[in-house]
Amino acid sequence: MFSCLLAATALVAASVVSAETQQIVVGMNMTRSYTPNTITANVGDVLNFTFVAGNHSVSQSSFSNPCKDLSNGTVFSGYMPANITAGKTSSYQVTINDTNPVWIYCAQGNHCQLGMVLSVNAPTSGNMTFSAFQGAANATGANTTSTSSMSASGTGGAGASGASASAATSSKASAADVRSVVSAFGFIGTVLTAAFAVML
Ligand SMILES: *[C@@H]1O[C@H](CO)[C@@H](O)[C@H](O)[C@H]1NC(C)=O
Ligand SMILES: *[C@@H]1O[C@H](CO)[C@@H](O)[C@H](O)[C@H]1NC(C)=O
Ligand SMILES: *[C@@H]1O[C@H](CO)[C@@H](O)[C@H](O)[C@H]1NC(C)=O
Ligand SMILES: *[C@@H]1O[C@H](CO)[C@@H](O)[C@H](O)[C@H]1NC(C)=O
Ligand SMILES: *[C@@H]1O[C@H](CO)[C@@H](O)[C@H](O)[C@H]1NC(C)=O
Ligand SMILES: *[C@@H]1O[C@H](CO)[C@@H](O)[C@H](O)[C@H]1NC(C)=O
Ligand SMILES: *[C@@H]1O[C@H](CO)[C@@H](O)[C@H](O)[C@H]1NC(C)=O
Ligand SMILES: *[C@@H]1O[C@H](CO)[C@@H](O)[C@H](O)[C@H]1NC(C)=O
Ligand SMILES: *[C@@H]1O[C@H](CO)[C@@H](O)[C@H](O)[C@H]1NC(C)=O
Ligand SMILES: [Cu+2]
Repeated sequence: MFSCLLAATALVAASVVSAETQQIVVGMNMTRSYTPNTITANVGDVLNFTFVAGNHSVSQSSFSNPCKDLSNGTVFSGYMPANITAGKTSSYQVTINDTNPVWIYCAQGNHCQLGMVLSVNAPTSGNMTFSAFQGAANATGANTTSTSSMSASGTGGAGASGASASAATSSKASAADVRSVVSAFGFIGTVLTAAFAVML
């Protein structure tokens, strides 16, 4: 009887979701984007942002004031110039401490106003979705968005064609997703792919 209880307890414990590391690519294909940009995370999960191109940041805002630093926030990567073709990448980790939504934006130039935002655990319906957040971010740039302002400094030059698809992308990056994404960068991408393969 007692050992049955123990076994049952062990089963329950084993079914508790364990923390994982989720991979996010910043600046894929020299676009102003986080891939993926809608994250579902458990408490304890670590978000590993890998900067591959451009000069972006991972910064935190509130929902209602997108593109502005949350005064009491603890998330800021600093600006991370990167060029994966030249072998220059860096990464930044964010630990998820609770189930509340986390609102992320890029503080570089007008990237946030161009939709370079990400949400963690945003509701999927109602008025605080990822899409509502991105729409609000876009709206803060309503008067400044123009073709010329899109080439603001630090965006990574050639290839930053503005073709960035910033619509919501899948909510959980599998290791395979990130591998295929990163491998689009060729040889150095392959090295990075190998690194992902080792750690995942
Ligand atoms: C990057 O390029 C690959 C290959 O062309 C494409 O499949 C992918 O959707 C692109 N991603 C972004 C964020 O532009
Ligand atoms: C984050 O990604 C980088 C590759 O850009 C890798 O070297 C590093 O080990 C990863 N860190 C974690 C905690 O997954
Ligand atoms: C930080 O500020 C936000 C918005 O002003 C507030 O909702 C939140 O509770 C604050 N968090 C902490 C840890 O003080
Ligand atoms: C979680 O807490 C750690 C340690 O205080 C902090 O560095 C990190 O930024 C927090 N994560 C979020 C999403 O606020
Ligand atoms: C990235 O590095 C490659 C190889 O060194 C170089 O040809 C390319 O111009 C660089 N890209 C940018 C945007 O600086
Ligand atoms: C969202 O809707 C609720 C009512 O359902 C309202 O109280 C709240 O102010 C709205 N928030 C925003 C950011 O529009
Ligand atoms: C925000 O702007 C970007 C870039 O123009 C666009 O791709 C995205 O669909 C917009 N998002 C919303 C919710 O309007
Ligand atoms: C955009 O310009 C209009 C007219 O000048 C002004 O009323 C509005 O407040 C501006 N919006 C932003 C977000 O700056
Ligand atoms: C990256 O962007 C920051 C903020 O705009 C800027 O201060 C820094 O000089 C940039 N770095 C490079 C290498 O362009
Ligand atoms: Cu950016």
